[in-house]
Amino acid sequence: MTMSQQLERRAILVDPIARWDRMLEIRFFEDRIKGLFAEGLVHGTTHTYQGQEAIAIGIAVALRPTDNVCCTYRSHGIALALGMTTDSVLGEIMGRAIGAIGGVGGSMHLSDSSIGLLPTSAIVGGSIPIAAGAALSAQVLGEDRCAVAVFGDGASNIGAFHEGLNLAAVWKLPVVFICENNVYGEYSRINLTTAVEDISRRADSYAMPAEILDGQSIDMVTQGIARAVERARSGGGPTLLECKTYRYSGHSRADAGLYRPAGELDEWLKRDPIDLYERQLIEANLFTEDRAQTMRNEVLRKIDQLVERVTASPVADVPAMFKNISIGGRK
Ligand SMILES: Cc1ncc(C[n+]2csc(CCOP(=O)(O)OP(=O)(O)O)c2C)c(N)n1
Ligand SMILES: [Mg+2]
Repeated sequence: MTMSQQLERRAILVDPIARWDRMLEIRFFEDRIKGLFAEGLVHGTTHTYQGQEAIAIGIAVALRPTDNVCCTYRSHGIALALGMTTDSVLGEIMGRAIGAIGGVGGSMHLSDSSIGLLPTSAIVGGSIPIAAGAALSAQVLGEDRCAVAVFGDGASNIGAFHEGLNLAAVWKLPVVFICENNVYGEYSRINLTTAVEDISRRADSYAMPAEILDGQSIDMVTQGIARAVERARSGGGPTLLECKTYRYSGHSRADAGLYRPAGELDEWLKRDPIDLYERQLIEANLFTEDRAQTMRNEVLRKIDQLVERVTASPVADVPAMFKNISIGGRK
């Protein structure tokens, strides 16, 4: 895939049907990861994104490809929304040479500068100072670009969150802090680890505007991010956005999430972002149930072909690990 094809994948998200289709792609892609992990085809660990898809689409729609996004180890969905191809993302997750960074990073280190995705990492809260730094570079260089940090509710208890928000507020950096409050940090429910129910309240400490967004609604998320991006671009400084959402999967790999109260997942499934958007589009006469079913089959077929293709492709070799690494000043 060339850079222009990735940008095209991003650009088509102006169409509401394409937004729905991309959410479905993310959902079915993530559903397959669990099985691939069980088959030993995914090395290290992996964290899936089912339930949070609307946030990824909102970020992709509200930002330009020249803006910077820095996210977490739970970022397959955001990478796909931003325009990375399924081959590039699955290739990376499965350690193949066709992966986004040649298969040496894996699930937690997706990155692609052509669509603005800065290197992701497993350091909880790490996206926050990195995005603030990207915003600082835009400010210093006078470039019309903003940065977004994506992180979880648990990350808001980390020092980097407080340091990053404080400095971004003092320096009025063009950055948007997007907290995906999915109710859990690893195996702990938020009420057991976090003193406030609404993470957005923490913005008060840094005299920063904040909003709570319905993370299950593409429109609410997109509009909220667009408002914050507009503020960032016009010199108004940073915003903290809290997207209320829920992760359907456990924390990682084979975690079945058995620590969750009975019925909690079912309640959230009633407001599934893909179902909600489908109903909204049907009510607006933009979509039909028949077309939705045809598209579901088509996405499943494409994911099957993708898995076959990537499984048959060459694995990253040992020299690839040393590419782009400078040792003692020598490449
Ligand atoms: C600095 C740091 N501390 C602890 C961990 C271990 N850890 C990995 S994920 C996680 C929970 C993070 O939860 P949250 O920020 O809500 O993100 P989510 O996984 O829900 O998307 C923790 C504590 C880590 N990776 N990095
Ligand atoms: Mg969380």
